[in-house]
Amino acid sequence: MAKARYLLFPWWLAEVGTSAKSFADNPVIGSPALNRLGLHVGRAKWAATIAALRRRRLRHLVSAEDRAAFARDGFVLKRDFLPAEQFAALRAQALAHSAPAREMRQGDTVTRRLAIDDAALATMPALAAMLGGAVWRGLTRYVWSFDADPDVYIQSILSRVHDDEPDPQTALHADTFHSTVKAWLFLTDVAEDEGPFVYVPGSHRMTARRLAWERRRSIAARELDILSSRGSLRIEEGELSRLGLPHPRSFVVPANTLIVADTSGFHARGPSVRPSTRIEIWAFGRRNPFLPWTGLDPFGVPGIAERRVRWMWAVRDRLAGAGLIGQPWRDVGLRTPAEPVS
Ligand SMILES: O=C(O)CCC(=O)C(=O)O
Ligand SMILES: [Fe+2]
Repeated sequence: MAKARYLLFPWWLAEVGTSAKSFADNPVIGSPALNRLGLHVGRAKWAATIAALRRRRLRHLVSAEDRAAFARDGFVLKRDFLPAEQFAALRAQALAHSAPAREMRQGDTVTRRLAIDDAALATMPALAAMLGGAVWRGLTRYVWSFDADPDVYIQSILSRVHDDEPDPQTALHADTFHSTVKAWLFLTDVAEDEGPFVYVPGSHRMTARRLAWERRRSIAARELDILSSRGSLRIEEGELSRLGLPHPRSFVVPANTLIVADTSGFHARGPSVRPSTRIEIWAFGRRNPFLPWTGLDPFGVPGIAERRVRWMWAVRDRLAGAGLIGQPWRDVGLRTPAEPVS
């Protein structure tokens, strides 16, 4: 067994040059000795430097105002994103859409995702138009720092559907040590006490204080809670001021609000005090943060791009079937976004 582990050493080492983030699963990335020497903070610093260079090359994709908002806050928010008629059409098409769905349960909350492929887009022309629009394309690319299309889903957050522990996403955390994009176009109004998205403005910057915090966490990472030890570091609200950061901001917003955020900044989902359903067009992009180029996305070529989410689901199912990985995303067959969990 010990020998088998050593055979994996080249793999672990190679992962240092990728987006791999789990301190618990990779003994190089998780090594307290190496992290004391600066391995983790070095990765975070390098990733931030290269992301800034990539982003500079994508600056023409967004307005000066949006660039300033992103630099200051780590997110860009647009109320009344689509013209009212176009939004009404998009919402009606998306809410009526029935498609193969996956559900993941975390504590008392279920996240449902319907993949968007070409066939789905053909039945939802208003969604296709939105995804092809310059603002959506520009913002997701710029915030991500890659000239590539993120994965897009119709996502539903079904809060408090189980009698269980609170949703672990309600703890403030950074998803990764490097820039990564998530986008929400809310199809439903989001109330204060029904699980709004929460973000700490300015927390996307790898300041000296943030890096010092990352360093301390990386040294202790294996002893932290499970999600932190897997590389999504949790932070207590009381620690924010020591990092020079303000209070988190809750996005209590009407439907038709777009938020595009760099989720290497601290964020969470606010608690929901009652069963509620938040529905959104949701996008997610993650690539190797050390790539010097912005394009050349091997999964972005026509023929692969539209199918990649379904393929990824299938590959994960296979790997999980072989006992190699966990697969929290359950195949639940056909679902519409708003129907209850069954
Ligand atoms: O859905 C939300 O409000 C945020 C959840 C979260 O932490 C994430 O998507 O990374
Ligand atoms: Fe997150």
